Amino acid sequence: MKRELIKSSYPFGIIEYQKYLEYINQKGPKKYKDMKSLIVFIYPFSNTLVKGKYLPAKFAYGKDYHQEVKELIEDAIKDLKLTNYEIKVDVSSLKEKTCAYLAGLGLIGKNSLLINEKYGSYIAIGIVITDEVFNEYDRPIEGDYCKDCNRCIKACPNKALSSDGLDKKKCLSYLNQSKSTDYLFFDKMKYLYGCDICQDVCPYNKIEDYGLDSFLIDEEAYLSLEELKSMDEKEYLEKYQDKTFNWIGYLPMVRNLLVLKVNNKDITKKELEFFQEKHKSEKWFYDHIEYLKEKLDE
Ligand code: B12
Ligand code: SF4
Ligand code: SF4
Repeated sequence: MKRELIKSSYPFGIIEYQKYLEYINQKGPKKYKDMKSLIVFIYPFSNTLVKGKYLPAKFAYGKDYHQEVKELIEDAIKDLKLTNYEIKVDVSSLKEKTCAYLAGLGLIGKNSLLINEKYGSYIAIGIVITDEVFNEYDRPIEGDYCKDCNRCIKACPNKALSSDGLDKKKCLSYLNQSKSTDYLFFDKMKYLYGCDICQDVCPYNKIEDYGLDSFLIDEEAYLSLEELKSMDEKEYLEKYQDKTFNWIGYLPMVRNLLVLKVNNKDITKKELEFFQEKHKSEKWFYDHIEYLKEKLDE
């Protein structure tokens, strides 16, 4: 199969599936036993920090990147006329950063993310796994983008980054996408969903904004407490069906907004109690609000 048939305005690379498995020292799932190649694509998010105290990280500014990237890849590979393939974006057993590295799309930085020379680290990765064999495969690039720089390690408010990589239990992006009860770590939260602190300080992201139009901020990235007051899970899922933060559901998102409001001392105890009473059967939520009430008194 000829790689020239792939049409993408953004970088992509192709690797042999077997070589990837050897690199990560794993066998791979049975369902992929006939697969031969991985085509790895990257697409840029916006890197412009929009002012606002209650906004998600940039990967969640615009349309849900899982849906968008899948559509873009479907279009990029249509001339290949693949018969046996799957498009994977985020939700897969493939180690996407490692795939992108092996495909020559960049190097992994101390912030634990893939950094592309032109587009920086504000990028989404999407992968096609297929049984097709290609006329040419890519190789990783050599080098070290970070060298003596430690900006991301120093900037991480919860010390989640170190020379050993990322400790996800301390990472705000992990915490605010889960029902974690490590309340203390939430005190340092700056983004409503996800976290960009270690990318904001990275010199490789101080570039022009290449973000796809569909990833630019839209009005649904602005959540209001008033609106959340009257919403339920069903309405939340419906309204935000095209947003990246849809999957975490209503209550974790309410928790995130309340945490930020308390961090900014921008809420009353009465408002906290309203949500606590409304969702008192959810213990993880109830207890977190109890913590936030105490914090507000400090
Ligand atoms: C689980 C997950 C998370 C978790 C936990 C991450 C973790 N590392 O434990 C949490 C919720 C914290 C998270 C956060 C974020 N995530 Co995330 N996440 C994933 C997911 C689903 C799996 C990652 C994982 O744990 N893989 C297993 C590990 C073992 O493999 P790995 O990821 O390839 O990591 C290996 C390499 O980094 C390698 N490695 C380390 N150093 C070096 C050096 C070299 C030279 C090489 C070759 C390898 C190497 O060692 C690691 C371990 O084997 C991937 C999608 C996917 N399926 O891969 C997205 C993904 C990694 N996330 C992504 C994004 C955008 C984010 C956030 C930026 C979102 C945000 N703004 O909040 C943050 C960034 C936090 C950070 N500083 O890393 C993007 C990364 C894009 C990029 N530029 O790299 C991915 C690829 C999703 C996508 N399709 O675009 N994420
Ligand atoms: S995403 Fe935030 S909390 Fe996680 S490592 Fe980066 S700066 Fe630290
Ligand atoms: S901030 Fe510095 S150390 Fe961290 S990923 Fe960027 S270049 Fe590497």
